[in-house]
Amino acid sequence: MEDGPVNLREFQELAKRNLPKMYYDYFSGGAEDQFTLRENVEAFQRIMLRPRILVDVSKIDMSTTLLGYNMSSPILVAPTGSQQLAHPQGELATARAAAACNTIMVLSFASNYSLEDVASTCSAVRFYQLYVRSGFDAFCLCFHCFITCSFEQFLQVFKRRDVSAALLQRAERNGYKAIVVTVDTPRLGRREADIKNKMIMPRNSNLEGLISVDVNPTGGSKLEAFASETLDPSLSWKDIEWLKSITKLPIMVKGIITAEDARKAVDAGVSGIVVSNHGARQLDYTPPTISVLDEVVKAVSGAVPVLLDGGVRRGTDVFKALALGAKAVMIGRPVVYGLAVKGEHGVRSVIKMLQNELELTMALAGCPTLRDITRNHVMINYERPRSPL
Ligand code: HOC
Repeated sequence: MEDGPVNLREFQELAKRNLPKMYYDYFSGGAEDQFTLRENVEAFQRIMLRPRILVDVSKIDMSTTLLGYNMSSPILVAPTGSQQLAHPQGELATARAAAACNTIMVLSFASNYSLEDVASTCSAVRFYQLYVRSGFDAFCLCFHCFITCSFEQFLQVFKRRDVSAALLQRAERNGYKAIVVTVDTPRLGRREADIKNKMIMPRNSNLEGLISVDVNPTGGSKLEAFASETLDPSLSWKDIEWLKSITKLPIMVKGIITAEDARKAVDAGVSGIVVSNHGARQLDYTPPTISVLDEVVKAVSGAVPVLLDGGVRRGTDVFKALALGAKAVMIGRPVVYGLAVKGEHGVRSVIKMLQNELELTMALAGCPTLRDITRNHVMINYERPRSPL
């Protein structure tokens, strides 16, 4: 893509041109005033770098591991739903690109292609994102669980959240290596563009036959209607215990932005934390994720890896997150924009572009390995001088 976009912002501009307005608004939009949406990106721009000179940077090693899985760099693919709206190959293309870039893809609960389809398309290490589902559809529950679970599990599942348990089992059977439970969505945030556009609810192959929800209410966002039928607002810390009891996969929680919750997550026995405000799509006026990373990392004191998503658009952003203690970052919207611009090739370009930028940043900052990046490589209280004019 020689004459193509040279940075992630240009990918976004091209994606905006390529996509129908309803879809672009859905992917790019945030909640209410979209204050946090802007801050997620801009907060990175208030952190300055403190490079070291005369360090041998003739070789840069960005490789790392997460939960024991190797990655070529600390950049993962975040779960983003409905990727077929960006490209017909949707999550299949993204999974292939993740494999080509030797990184981990977190498949969204709201994917258009099923977790089986994605598993069979590539060799990437995959995690599965889970929203815990409320209630049950008796017929689907009985049929599905009867053929896939032990009797004991069946009873437990019957009493609890049938669909979630069934999805966990499918994730295990299809080689997903971890579960990323999104915990910031007891209800869907208010996305005003989706309401105006009467956002559609695209096909969700994972839920076919498991959930029957009327997704065609009159007016408003159909996604919102679907979410209110699907999400469980009673989800609590006890349910993390329940999830741990029904799967052998490590469980990470995504959506923590305070030290208090980070400590609870560690006490609940999670295997990792993602500092996330859901790409600013849930509660507006939450702080930008990079501004709370420090407090979460300190609260966790190295007990589990801490990841970050939200607003990562540059290799320097990745560097800043690592300097403040993140093990890795996840990118969501940039991947979707890459998909909208050029399918699998576009996603590869986006990931490679960010990897190349990180590599250059490490070289210019005097950090040949990720271990060399420290808190002293950033200055967080920098104030931009006021213009004398
Ligand atoms: C169960 C429906 O995370 C978004 C996605 C999808 C949320 C839908 C949940 O749009 O932010």
